Amino acid sequence: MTDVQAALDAAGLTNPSVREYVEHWAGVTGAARVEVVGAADDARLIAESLEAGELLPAGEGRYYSRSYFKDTARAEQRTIVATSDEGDAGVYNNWRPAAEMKDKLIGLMTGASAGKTMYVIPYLMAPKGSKLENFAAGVQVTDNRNVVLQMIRMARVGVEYINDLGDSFVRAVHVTGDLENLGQGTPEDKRYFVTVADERTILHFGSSYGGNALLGKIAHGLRQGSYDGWKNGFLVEQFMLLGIVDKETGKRYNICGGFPSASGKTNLAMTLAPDALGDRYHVEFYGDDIAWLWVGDDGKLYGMNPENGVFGVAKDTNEKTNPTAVDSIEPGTGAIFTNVGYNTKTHEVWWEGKGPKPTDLDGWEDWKGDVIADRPADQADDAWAHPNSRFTTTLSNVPNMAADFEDPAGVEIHGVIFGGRTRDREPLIRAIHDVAEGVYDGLTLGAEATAAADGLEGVLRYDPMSMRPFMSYDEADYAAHWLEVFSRVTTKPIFAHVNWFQRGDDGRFLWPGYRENLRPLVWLMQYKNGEVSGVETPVGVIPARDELLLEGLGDQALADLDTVLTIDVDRWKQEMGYREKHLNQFAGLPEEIWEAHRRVAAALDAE
Ligand code: OXD
Ligand code: MN
Repeated sequence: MTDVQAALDAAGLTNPSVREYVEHWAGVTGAARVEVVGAADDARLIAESLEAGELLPAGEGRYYSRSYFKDTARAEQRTIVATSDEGDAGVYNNWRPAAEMKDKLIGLMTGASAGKTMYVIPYLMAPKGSKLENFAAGVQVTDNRNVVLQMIRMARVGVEYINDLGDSFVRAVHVTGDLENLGQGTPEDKRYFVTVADERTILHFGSSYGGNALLGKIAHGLRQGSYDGWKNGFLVEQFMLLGIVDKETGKRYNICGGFPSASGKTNLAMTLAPDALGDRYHVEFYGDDIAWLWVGDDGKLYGMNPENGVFGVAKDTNEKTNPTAVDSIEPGTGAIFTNVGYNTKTHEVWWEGKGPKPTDLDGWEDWKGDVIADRPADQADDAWAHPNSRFTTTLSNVPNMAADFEDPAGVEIHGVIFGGRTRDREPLIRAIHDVAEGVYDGLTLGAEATAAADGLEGVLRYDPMSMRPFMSYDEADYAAHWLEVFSRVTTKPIFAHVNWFQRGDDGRFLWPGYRENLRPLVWLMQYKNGEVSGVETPVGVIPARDELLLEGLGDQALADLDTVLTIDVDRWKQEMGYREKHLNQFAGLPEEIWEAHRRVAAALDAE
């Protein structure tokens, strides 16, 4: 081991608590050397990774990488929230005692980085100067160079973010482990992804990919953040955040919201106005995955995206679904593609849903590195990209990034939306006035089970506030915390539920989605302002057909519009039974939530 203190001195890392932490983990992991990194090291680290073959070139200023093939997605069963208070155990957080998990992880990490460099990544999950800065700072140590490159894109990275923060930083320890011998998905699985929330310490062992390895994003930005928010009066959610600018009036509206996986959150976050509305409205991007929300001294709700980049799902990203994302990963952006198809000769990348599949197979390899042209006949149609393949790009590459994105004051939030994926029952949009009913709606958010064969058709897999995999404490406390935060908001945002996924009897989608989704959101803001009055239903207020801006909407969508603006009362009544069962899992749920449930049920019964 080289002299850790000398490496920290050379990097100007002066915070004594950080120095002590780094020294401690360098000792435990047995790393051969320590290197402190900042955003300015990116070009050098890229060059080193290319040289080492860990990255491959993907056109000018773009890069390609592969993870180990068994290390590709979230590992929910291996993800644990640990504290010293058993009362923190919830239905979804996989709670374990802190002492037990720390012992286990120290055991697994001891000596596990022998011979490797331990990179020290000081980071901030907020614009500098944010009032939540003390909760947003962290220092990740990792033995994986690719993780450093991903973190530089996804967070603000450098010693300047933590030198003055004393002990207010999250200790985020990542050790890759011997990926080929970890028994992923077997009873001998050795991976553990643990957030010791009451000690603000994250210990992840056994991955080099995604949220399991980039600890700023999910382990800190969501799990640790929401625990800190609970204890300190703010909210941390897996929410997108966008701004709508009305060019005619100059008014700006900011909407955040949660969507279960595969419900189009990133596409909505990065959307543009439909052509026909482009003269009047401009849409700005703030964030596609995480929002931190707090109550300002003026009684308004404020929000910010704590991230500095987009870690987007590549599959189905194209000019139609997400033109903004396509622009954000152009040559010269420094984007990194992981686990998509790759051409070793032309350095092109390809994924399912990118565009036409290349017909000339020369040079193409799939995400595992297998040569496509050599595939046996029975594998000829296998996907080229893994379904969770990703692109990583910094926010500065996003063309419609909001100008005030870096403002430490955050932006006022005017609307909070929840968007499920439901083939019937849920209208295009329904506005919800009442806070308890809004929180109730978030708690009963879900996406349809895909397994129709299990007799589950029409049954949701509930995903409260889209936080199910990231819950860090008990769900009843989570609901109470939302109500408490909102009790302090005097200028309230409006809640709404949206659904882009209604289908006709022939299975086709009844709403075109994508850029057209701006129409119901504009209606929501007009409704909030009292400019339109909507139609009352037992489950909220839906737009009257002529209140929606319909100019330029296609004929088919116009023909289907009445269907997406109706409430199927019988299906709703059936849903209320499922909801009751779902909510009954959460012992001690606040009475206001049950009252909201009963109010909606009674209104449906009265229909
Ligand atoms: C996720 C992610 O797992 O955003 O939700 O990476
Ligand atoms: Mn996410």
